[in-house]
Amino acid sequence: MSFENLLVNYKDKIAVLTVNRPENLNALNKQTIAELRACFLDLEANKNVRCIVIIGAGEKAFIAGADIKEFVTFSEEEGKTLAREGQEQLFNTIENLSTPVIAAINGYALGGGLELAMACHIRMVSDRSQLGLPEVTLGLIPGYGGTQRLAQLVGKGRAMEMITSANFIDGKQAYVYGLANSVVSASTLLMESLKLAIKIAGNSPLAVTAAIKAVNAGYKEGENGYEVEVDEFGKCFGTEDFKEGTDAFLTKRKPSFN
Ligand code: DAK
Repeated sequence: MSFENLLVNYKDKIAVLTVNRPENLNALNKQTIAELRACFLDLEANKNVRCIVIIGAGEKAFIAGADIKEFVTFSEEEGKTLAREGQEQLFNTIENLSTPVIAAINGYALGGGLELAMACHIRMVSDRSQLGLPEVTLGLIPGYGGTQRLAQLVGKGRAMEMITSANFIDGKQAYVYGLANSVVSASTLLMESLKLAIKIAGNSPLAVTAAIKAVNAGYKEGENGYEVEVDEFGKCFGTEDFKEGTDAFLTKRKPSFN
């Protein structure tokens, strides 16, 4: 698959997905949102890909938000429809993807860009990252799940402050807030993200997918996370991965998961 605004590189069992509109600080226009959805679904279907790292092209930005030049003309109705479609088609798709996704936040992650990073399973930041939800400066609120996911990740009080003040926080602060899993130097961000991706990719892919499902279930209206955990846990016992993992342990060798 080839894309206008995305680059995909494969290394071992890792796919590195680059949002490639550096002249617009990788802002998300409709085309890029559609391509991201197609690309994530394509990577999920590829059994040779065990972990995805998403990063922005250039040195300045991960993604500096939704494309302001594009949404400036939207009406109330369009705003509502597009928010619902965007949430379902891209942001929820990433969150529920069976393949884990790491956001390598190499610069600005603003508005829709931070919302996309928050839909990923893991976030890595650097000393050059700037994270924020500046929608209220434009007369908007976050529309791609940001009001919900930010509060889940950093707590209600900090989310309220970040959203209403539109203040940016740097990588270190994001780590202190629990918004980022790790903060590293800008020059090592991709390498550190790949290291983590390689570690994940060596584990049972079926168990990793089951873990994503169970963790996510606790945050979904109408689902009981504990019940989903019991169900997913039980299913693990019927898998080849379980046989391989336990046999490898008992015979003192490294497991190799297909
Ligand atoms: N959209 C479009 N272009 C952008 C952009 C964006 N979000 N961010 C930057 N650019 C463009 C700039 O216009 C500039 O283009 P030229 O003028 O050279 O043509 C180029 O990228 C370089 O940017 P700057 O010259 O501004 O670079 P600086 O280093 O001076 O400043 C900055 C970097 C990140 C502080 C600044 O670019 C900035 O404030 N950018 C905007 C940040 C922002 O407010 N992002 C949007 C947040 S609101 C929706 C759902 C969700 C949303 C919207 C609609 N619906 C469902 C309808 C979400 C909204 C948001 O994300």
